[in-house]
Amino acid sequence: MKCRVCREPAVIDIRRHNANFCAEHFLRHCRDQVQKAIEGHGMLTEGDRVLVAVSGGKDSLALWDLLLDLGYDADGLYIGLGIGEYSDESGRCTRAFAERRGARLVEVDLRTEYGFDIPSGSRAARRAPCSACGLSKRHVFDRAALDGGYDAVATGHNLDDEAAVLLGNVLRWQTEYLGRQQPVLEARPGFPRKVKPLVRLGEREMAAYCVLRGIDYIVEECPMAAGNRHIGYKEALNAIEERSPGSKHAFYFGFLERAADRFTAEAEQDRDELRPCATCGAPTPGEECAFCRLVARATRD
Ligand code: Q46
Ligand code: ZN
Ligand code: ZN
Repeated sequence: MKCRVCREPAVIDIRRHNANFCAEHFLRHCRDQVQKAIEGHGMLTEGDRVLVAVSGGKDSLALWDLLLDLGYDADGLYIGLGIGEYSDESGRCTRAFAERRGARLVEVDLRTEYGFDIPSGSRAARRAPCSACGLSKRHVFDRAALDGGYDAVATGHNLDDEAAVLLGNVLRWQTEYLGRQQPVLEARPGFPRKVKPLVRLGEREMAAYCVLRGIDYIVEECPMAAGNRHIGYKEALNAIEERSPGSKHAFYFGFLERAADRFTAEAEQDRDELRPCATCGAPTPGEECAFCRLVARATRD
């Protein structure tokens, strides 16, 4: 197995590109793919201040590393979710990375700031942990980005994640979600711009990237992910990809090129009906936003 670029021994094969790479050219491939995604979808422009949502996992740390190497002014935001050892370890990996790269890390601890953590708060609020967690993360990222004057929030969703979410949305024809499943969502009142620069790279590539760059990331899955539907969608797509490499890429990018536009009108419709939350000011269709309602239920005695 030889590197496609230099013919030296390769360390990784990427079947969907029909290519093998040595370490140096693999790292360059990752940077090129991120740059291509950023430029192709108009995610960021030079000089943008970016807030990277970091979890301590391979994707978000690799994303932060890549954005810094590409010259973006990128700070990290880590949210303390209070999920036992998983959170302790993910916080440790995140802080170690920030220190090593001399990058600025902003931390928000849910228990300190809002009085609850995901395991006990979701139980008290009678919500599935991942639903309470997703809602909290979105709220905290939006707020931190707007308060900090950032131009965009970048998340580490990779091709495997996006293809799995797309499959889930298509299986149930959740058209309002399909309308929002873009790699870039423009800013609007109360919401920062959101970008996903890793959409051209797969999970396996991100793990290899971290290993080759010596980035220490949390390998364990979050213990609350068990039973999560997306794991099943990923397994199904992996089985398809195994037989016909390139299927995930064709599925996701084919959707963006040929179908995504058809669903945007429906997604935009909901946006017109938003007003400021009575408690925190975040845009919401009701009186009080879903996050403030969650905080109230998660912290009641
Ligand atoms: S951290 Fe939160 Fe994930 Fe854990 S509780 Fe679910 S959503 S699985 S990305
Ligand atoms: Zn090479
Ligand atoms: Zn609110």
